[in-house]
Amino acid sequence: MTTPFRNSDISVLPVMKIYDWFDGPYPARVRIALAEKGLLDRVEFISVNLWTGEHKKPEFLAINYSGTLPVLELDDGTLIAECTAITQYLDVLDDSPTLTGQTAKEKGLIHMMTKRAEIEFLDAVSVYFHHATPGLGADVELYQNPEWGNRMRDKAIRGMHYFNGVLEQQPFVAGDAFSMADIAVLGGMIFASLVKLAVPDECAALRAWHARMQERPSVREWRTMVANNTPRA
Ligand SMILES: N[C@@H](CCC(=O)N[C@@H](CS)C(=O)NCC(=O)O)C(=O)O
Repeated sequence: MTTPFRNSDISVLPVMKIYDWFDGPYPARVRIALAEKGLLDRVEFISVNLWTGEHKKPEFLAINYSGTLPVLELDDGTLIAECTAITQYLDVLDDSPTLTGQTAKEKGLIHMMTKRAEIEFLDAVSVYFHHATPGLGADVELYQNPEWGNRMRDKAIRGMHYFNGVLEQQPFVAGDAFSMADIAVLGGMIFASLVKLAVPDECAALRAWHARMQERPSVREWRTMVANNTPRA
């Protein structure tokens, strides 16, 4: 069993390992969450090269059955995959959740909007990338279905319109405060930008939110990490 850590002893938290790839959109979600929680110094990043298909090799499949990044490894060897699950774990380490909600209502709304960000936007961009573009290259993309990929591109654009409508009504994706749901939509924006999927001009609220997000210290820190390909600037 891993010892639970409290606010006061966060500095003695054992170093956690994160298997990821420095500029991956899903890894970005966990890196931004780590920056939000002030935990970047407590993490050792282990690079798994997506472009050479390291994530599909038996060694990595033994770490994460689904062959995707990121994965968190605790000091007792426990492996936690899925960005949402990792973020939830990190958020309660200090007994002061800031990303996943405090009340039942906040937790429910944040969970819902995070799931929607994945289903309606981020995962759709990902399917577009893997199926309707060269993706990670012929050696990694062993099965492609361009028609499905293009459908998912259209779904992602629809998702942008959905989140635009949400952000016309409220400042953040799940309500009045920044949360894991904003990070999930940011993941979608990061992936969309990588595959050159433009946000429609009429999505003014989504664009304005995105511009605001660029000013957040955690997002700036993530950008610096990507630019340097190093855990810390
Ligand atoms: N549902 C997973 C998805 C993770 C995911 O798709 N990660 C990307 C990294 S950007 C990946 O590993 N893609 C490689 C592939 O699908 O071949 C999560 O939320 O962590």
